[in-house]
Amino acid sequence: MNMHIDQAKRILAQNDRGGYTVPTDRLYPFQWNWDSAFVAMGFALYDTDRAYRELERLVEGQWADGMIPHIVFHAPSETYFPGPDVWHTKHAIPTSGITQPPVFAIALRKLHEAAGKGAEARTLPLYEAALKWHRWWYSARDPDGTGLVALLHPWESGSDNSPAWDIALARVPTTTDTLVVRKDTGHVNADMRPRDEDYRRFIHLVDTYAACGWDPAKQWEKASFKVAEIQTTAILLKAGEDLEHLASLFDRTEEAIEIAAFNDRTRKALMAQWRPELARFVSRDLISGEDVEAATQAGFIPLLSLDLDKQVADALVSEMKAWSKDLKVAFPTTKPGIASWEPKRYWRGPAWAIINWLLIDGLKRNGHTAVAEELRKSTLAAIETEGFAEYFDPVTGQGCGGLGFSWTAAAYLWLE
Ligand code: 9YW
Repeated sequence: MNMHIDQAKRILAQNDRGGYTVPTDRLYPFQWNWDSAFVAMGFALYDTDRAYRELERLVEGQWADGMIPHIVFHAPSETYFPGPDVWHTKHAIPTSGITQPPVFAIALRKLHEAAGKGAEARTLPLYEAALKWHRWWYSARDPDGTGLVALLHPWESGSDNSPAWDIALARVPTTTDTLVVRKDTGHVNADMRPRDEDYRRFIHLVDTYAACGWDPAKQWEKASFKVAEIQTTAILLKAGEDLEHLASLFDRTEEAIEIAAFNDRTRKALMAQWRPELARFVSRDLISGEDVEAATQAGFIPLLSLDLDKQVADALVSEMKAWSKDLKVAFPTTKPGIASWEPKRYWRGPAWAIINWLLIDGLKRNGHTAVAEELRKSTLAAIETEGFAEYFDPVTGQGCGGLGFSWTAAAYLWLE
């Protein structure tokens, strides 16, 4: 018996706060959106009831316009900044005002399949919540119908301080109406976290959108950060495929057609972001109109939802191999050796188990099973050596950030 499986389950149990799972104690004491989707897939392997609960509790935070917020503040806590008072949102249960990558429907399909006969009654309300959210993505975050969805805040990417935002975020003022009192650096070494200046810009954006009353059209107009983003769009497309599958299963024919149309448009738009000279996909900065050329993991995530020509897939994979060469733990979130590469600082270099999970699925989809297998084994080995850390220094393999981390535990269970 693999004792790490027991440990992973124990972490999920310890981080349970009553049907929802906090990412880790103290540093992240609420329910986070994409963390919960990954966690639900972990639970789906051994406790489908608990897996459904995770998604049901997240949906308690869904807004009337369909947005599912990035944080649901189910119960008060003093150990995190910015808490509910900074967001000024109006939902019955306090929430943040921005969203996060839509892994939800990917998890829902897996859960539905794991639950077997009789699952439909429990899946349907969640399917409807997911459909409302996907419609929100396309109306609020792609009002011009391009097929790519835009982020108005780096936190929405889930890759907060990625070098992908350096140019776009530099335009955001560092002035805030809110007192910035960081709590994260009291839990984790400051060298592993975003910088103070990043936080001031993050909060400037929160202030701006709160002043818009969180109205999507007003926010779109006022945003000083607006990036049509490929990692999020690729996840939305994969989730859209799974949603379309569920719609057909439930004989929701018109909805299946509607979702298929979203997916078709997005598939074409995402493909158009391929840049052969970089051997990567790129996001687009909607304020400057320029490609985001920063070398980050996001450039490879479209593997997850596109069936690529062999030539394109091979080029992506050889670029991935070049980045991973000489590393103890792949896959780095920034290309090693470039000026913005910082192997311990959060999304500026470290390897994350959930990113590897997405890449592994994408590599398999595109026929690169041996590379997928290598990444799967090395992800498991990193966790077995260092524990269920938030992320890993790819050079030394050291586990960094928060410990006893829920999505690392879920990834272990899923990849094992
Ligand atoms: C923050 C919880 C979240 C993740 C994000 C990660 C971090 C929150 O933690 O953001 O305050 O910095 O960047 O992807 O969902 O694990």
